[in-house]
Amino acid sequence: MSIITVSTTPFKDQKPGTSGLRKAVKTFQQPHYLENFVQSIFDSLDIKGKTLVLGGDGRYYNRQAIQTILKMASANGVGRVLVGCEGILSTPAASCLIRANNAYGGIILSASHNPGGVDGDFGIKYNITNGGPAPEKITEGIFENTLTIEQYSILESADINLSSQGSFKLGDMDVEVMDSVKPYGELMESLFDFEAIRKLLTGGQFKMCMDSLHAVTGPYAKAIFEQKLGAKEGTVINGVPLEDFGGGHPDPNLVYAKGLVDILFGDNAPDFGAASDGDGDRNMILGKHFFVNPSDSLAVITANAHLVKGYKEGLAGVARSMPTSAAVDRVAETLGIDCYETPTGWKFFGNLLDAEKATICGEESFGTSSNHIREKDGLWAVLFWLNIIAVRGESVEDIVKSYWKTYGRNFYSRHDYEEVASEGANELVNQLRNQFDSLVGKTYGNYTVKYADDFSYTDPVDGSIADKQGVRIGFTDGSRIVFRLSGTGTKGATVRIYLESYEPDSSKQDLDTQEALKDLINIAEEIAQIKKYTHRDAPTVIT
Ligand code: VG1
Ligand code: CO
Repeated sequence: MSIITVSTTPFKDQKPGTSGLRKAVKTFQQPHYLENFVQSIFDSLDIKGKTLVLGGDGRYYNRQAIQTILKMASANGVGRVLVGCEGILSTPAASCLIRANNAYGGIILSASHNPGGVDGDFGIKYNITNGGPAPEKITEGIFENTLTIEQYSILESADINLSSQGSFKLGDMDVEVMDSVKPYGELMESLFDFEAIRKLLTGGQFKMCMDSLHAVTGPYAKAIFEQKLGAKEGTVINGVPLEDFGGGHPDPNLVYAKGLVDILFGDNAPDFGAASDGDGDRNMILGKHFFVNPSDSLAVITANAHLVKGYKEGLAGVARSMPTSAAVDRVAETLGIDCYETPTGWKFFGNLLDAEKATICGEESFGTSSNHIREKDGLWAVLFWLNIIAVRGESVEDIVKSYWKTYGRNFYSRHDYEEVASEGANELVNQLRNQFDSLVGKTYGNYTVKYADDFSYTDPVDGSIADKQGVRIGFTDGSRIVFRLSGTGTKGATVRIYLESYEPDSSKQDLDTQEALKDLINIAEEIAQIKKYTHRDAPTVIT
């Protein structure tokens, strides 16, 4: 075994997006592409002798990438690497392992909700000591290194066998192949009342269905729901992780998790349904014939946190990403706690959680979690809901409706135009920016524009600034339209349009969401000329 130094030249396209570097598998398979990025991570950190966690969502190219990264870590002087069995770790489990083992950081291989397989996507991101995604000052340093890289180091050796737990040496570096499910399951048991949930799931009345969409949560969900909590076998569907996720988008929303939606909206529907994404950090919650909007889910979790073991002492505060509806803001106000509004992406919650300013965080994109780790956590949200149901003894629909009755309902929808031409998408946003001054005061039917701006965020802990985080058009009655370009897509651009209005009157809360938002949808078209710039008649995904 010897360390070799390989000459290389920079790729110019290795700028991390909302959640790490995401590209087509074919891009990652170019000679030196993965290696350049990994060396750029190592060069921007002091990792000599340190412990790192390594794992991925099991998608195509995961195995090869893990072996390459292990050999590079050894060549770069890393002391020890904790790697999940078969190289698989869900994103929340990776965050859990970093924290539980006081690791210096971790490398997570995932393109999350993007499709996998030879023609799908791959991704890589670096997480810091707190277990969370690296903040922008670190990802920018990594990106700068990718622009000037001239060489990387790698150990010449055979691959390590990752199929069972054990300790190995790779050059001077220790490799520990870990049980990737157990520590995470124990963390969940410390937060939730497993006894109460077991009673609910084994009582014979309540039925649930968990769709892992052929992605990483399958083994975790089976261990927790079927083995630990006694749900009957078959509760977890699509529970074997596949390299191509069975050809689907492992994205838990109404379009890409249609199989589960059909079950929950069909005859003999179970009482509770849930799905998670490729890397296990997202969740969708469904009741019998009922969809829980993720922004509402965050608010319901916050409003009911006192019923749940791990949170009954109260919450320090809550945080939501800017495009997430303001539903949770009202709950926070009632609880008398602070509510922070951050840019899109989990990395912005890290400082708030570390500084104990927030306990629970969430995004409209089916992401919720708390200070137990520093990533969003799909199964955590599912267990939170089950715990609430077990305590309250009510259906999902009743829990959400009683929440609306108390706090009012934020009608909320996101319209995604996926894989449109980048040029048109950029023009769409830029022409909105040019309209900011002229929009203020303009009236559209019952709506008058109060403000039009670009969202900018100053981190209350370290003062760092993130600007141009989404175009906001706010109306005098509190309604909003937000426009953003996705930072996770790999083909062309994805335009996201977020629509929100508030209805305090419980007799008007049963309207269909798209119906309730139809005026705002028309105003968005009038102001932004979406059809013209995207060349599309309708969104690809409506949530
Ligand atoms: C999307 C979501 C964002 C989420 C990010 C990563 O980003 O909107 O809320 O944090 O994905 O989620 P974008 O830039 O495409 O809107 V995941 O599950 O990839 O880790
Ligand atoms: Co994800």
